[in-house]
Amino acid sequence: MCHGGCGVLVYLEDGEIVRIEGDKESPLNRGRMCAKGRASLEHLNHPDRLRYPMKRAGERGGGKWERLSWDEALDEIAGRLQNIRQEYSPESIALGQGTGRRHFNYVVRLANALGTPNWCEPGCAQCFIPRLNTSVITFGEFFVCDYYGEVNPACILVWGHNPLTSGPDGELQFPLRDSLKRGSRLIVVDPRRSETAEKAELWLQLRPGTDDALALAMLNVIIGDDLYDREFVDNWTSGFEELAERVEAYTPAWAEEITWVPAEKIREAARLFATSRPATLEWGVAVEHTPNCFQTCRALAMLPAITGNIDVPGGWVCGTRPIGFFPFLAENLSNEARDKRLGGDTYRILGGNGAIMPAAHAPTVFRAMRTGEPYPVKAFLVFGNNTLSTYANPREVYASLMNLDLLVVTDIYMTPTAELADLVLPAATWLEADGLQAFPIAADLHVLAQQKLASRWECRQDEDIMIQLAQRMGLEVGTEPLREVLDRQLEPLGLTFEELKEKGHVSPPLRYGKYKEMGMFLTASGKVELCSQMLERLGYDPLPYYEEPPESPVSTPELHEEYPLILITGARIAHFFHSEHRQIPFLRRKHPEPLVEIHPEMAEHLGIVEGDWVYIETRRGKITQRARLTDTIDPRVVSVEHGWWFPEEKGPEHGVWKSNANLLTDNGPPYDPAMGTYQLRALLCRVYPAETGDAGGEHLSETGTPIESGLNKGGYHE
Ligand SMILES: Nc1nc2c(c(=O)[nH]1)N[C@H]1C(S)=C(S)[C@@H](COP(=O)(O)OP(=O)(O)OC[C@H]3O[C@@H](n4cnc5c(=O)[nH]c(N)nc54)[C@H](O)[C@@H]3O)O[C@H]1N2
Ligand SMILES: Nc1nc2c(c(=O)[nH]1)N[C@H]1C(S)=C(S)[C@@H](COP(=O)(O)OP(=O)(O)OC[C@H]3O[C@@H](n4cnc5c(=O)[nH]c(N)nc54)[C@H](O)[C@@H]3O)O[C@H]1N2
Ligand SMILES: [Mo]
Repeated sequence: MCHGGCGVLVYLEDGEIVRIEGDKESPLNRGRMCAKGRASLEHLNHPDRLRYPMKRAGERGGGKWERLSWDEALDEIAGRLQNIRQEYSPESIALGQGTGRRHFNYVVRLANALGTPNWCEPGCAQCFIPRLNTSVITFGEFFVCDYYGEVNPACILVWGHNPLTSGPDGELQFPLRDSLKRGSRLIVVDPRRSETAEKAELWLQLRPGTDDALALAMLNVIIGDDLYDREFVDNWTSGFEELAERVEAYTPAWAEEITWVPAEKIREAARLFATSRPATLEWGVAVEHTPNCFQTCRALAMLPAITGNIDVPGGWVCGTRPIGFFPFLAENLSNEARDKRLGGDTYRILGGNGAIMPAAHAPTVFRAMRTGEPYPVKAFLVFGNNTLSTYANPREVYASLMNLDLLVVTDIYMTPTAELADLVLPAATWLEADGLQAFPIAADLHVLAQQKLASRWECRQDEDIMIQLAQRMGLEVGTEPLREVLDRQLEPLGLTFEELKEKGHVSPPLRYGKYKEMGMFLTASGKVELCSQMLERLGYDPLPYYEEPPESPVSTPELHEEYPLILITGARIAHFFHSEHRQIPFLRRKHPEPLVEIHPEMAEHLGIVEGDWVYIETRRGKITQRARLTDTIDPRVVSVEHGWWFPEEKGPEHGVWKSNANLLTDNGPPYDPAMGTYQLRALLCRVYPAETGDAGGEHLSETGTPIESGLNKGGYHE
């Protein structure tokens, strides 16, 4: 359902699903499931699901719909897309989607088949792709923690990540739990004492957005105190001298001022990491939510590199490419079309010639919808994204969507975004879809078959919808049936999809030290590029550096006087996946309302008590959430939840303007120069009690009783 990879057993009686449980033989979850997975039957059978294709019957967002057959819907979309292609150009069609769900690659494929370089998602520049690109640029491969072999990591450095709540992301909630039980020592870098930080031997509570300073200071200690792996560095890396020179000034004392982490603790963490063998880095999305995210990821990637933890048992490992490459059809895109990718010429690691997974720059796409600059974007085909919820600055996003000639939203439910569409298509849930999954994402150590076992109403899986659309439009490519794509990808394993279904999953043996077999890393120099030739060629700094967040007590002291608290948005909630699941009773009961975490001392100072509805305000907007007082957060920092809307409230808005964290964020510059990333964390805000009867009180019928469920607790099932 999410990008999780939990193996499950689904029990059928007379062809109907009656029970779902964790598969004890699955190498990833070993029989366990999270609450979201356990709610799957409620999800599958939910009365509010979209059931048929629909077309709007009145004005955009007017809430009036007319039912269509699939043939009518696909013909209409195909016809209108053809017209837009002819009247404008293929690039004026954009595709949108969300985070790595099953059909992720198919959206990119359809874009290529249509001849448009413009697809985007609210992750990409803010999620995973900076880590992926960093890893590939530095090592030629993507590396993940090895929780799967004989050797357990001796030390795990978890950075900006709370996998004990947010896993399975990279499928690691349960494997990490198991490694900790087997005795891995744990260092956590997080401004909140998260569920993961709770278990740490060393918790570095840094100021949000200063991860680059902390990482550089740890490199300073490891190099300065001669704690690096000389053999590995001498033989397998390039640019070590330059890196050593770069980090010389980044001392722990320097970093203490910036990060709020005591210098001695920085030294201790660096020493523990460097002297544990094997040690591994588990990095999360928090490091990708600032405009210096790319260089932050680069600095972090050097920690396991110079300590010699690359491709060793229990360290940082890469896969062996057990399945064939996905047929993205990138070759179908002309050079001319590629050069027109919105934002690609500026953010070259996101969408230009340095990109591993080229995507358009979302704020530039929305601007083109609104203004026609640099050229008009007239159609947006969305497969699984609640656009008004997860992109920054949703008011501007709203204006962009309202300006389109054609908005098609494929989703499971009628979201506030789907309400704005010209056509809405009903998507299948994970129980109603075939697919191939390989985990951890981009390392592919385990290959699993997802199997279609149910079918509700007229819902169809996204891949089929996209293929049928390509067929209707008479496109030259992207038209072969799903089964053919799956079978071809499985050829290197010597299996067909049917055969993989029989097995459920296969885990090709993990091999280590593959670079030694090859005599090289897959980079231009054949070495781990601490100083990157590719970045230099693209005009970026080849070495990591520190940059103060653009909005902070240091860079904007006057603003800080008006907005004295530092804001984090979007630490993951165990019971929901982004804006999903608010309509599922089993999950919603456990977490009925949006919560903002505030330290009790700060709350007292602000006249706020537990359970109060409060305003959280930045210079961009104001929302309400309920106060959750906790000493797990620094008094100078608050943390709001993202993804909130209220399916039970009246459409078309369904309360999307009340508690939506992104009303507080901005999609404007400064952006990360390489990735085009905007700021979702380390913003400045103020918090004060909401007026009685204002938005908060209307969220739900519940009275003002404090919420007991508590953030990030109890969302999994052993
Ligand atoms: N403020 C703030 N914003 C954030 C973040 C944050 O931390 N803070 N995190 C960012 C990150 S890292 C990410 S990855 C993005 C995530 O953003 P998205 O992944 O786009 O999440 P949603 O916007 O919730 O959209 C998911 C939609 O897809 C629908 N859906 C689920 N499964 C399927 C399916 O199989 N097919 C179809 N067609 N629809 C489906 C759901 O009902 C839902 O409406 O959000 C980003 N936005
Ligand atoms: N249940 C559930 N699981 C999910 C998701 C979901 O919505 N719900 N979303 C999935 C997706 S798309 C993603 S990307 C992953 C993300 O999963 P994670 O990478 O774990 O991301 P978060 O939980 O958002 O944030 C992790 C931690 O970063 C901390 N943090 C905040 N700001 C900073 C900072 O400036 N520096 C540092 N070092 N830490 C900071 C937060 O306090 C939080 O504890 O989760 C995936 N898994
Ligand atoms: Mo994400």
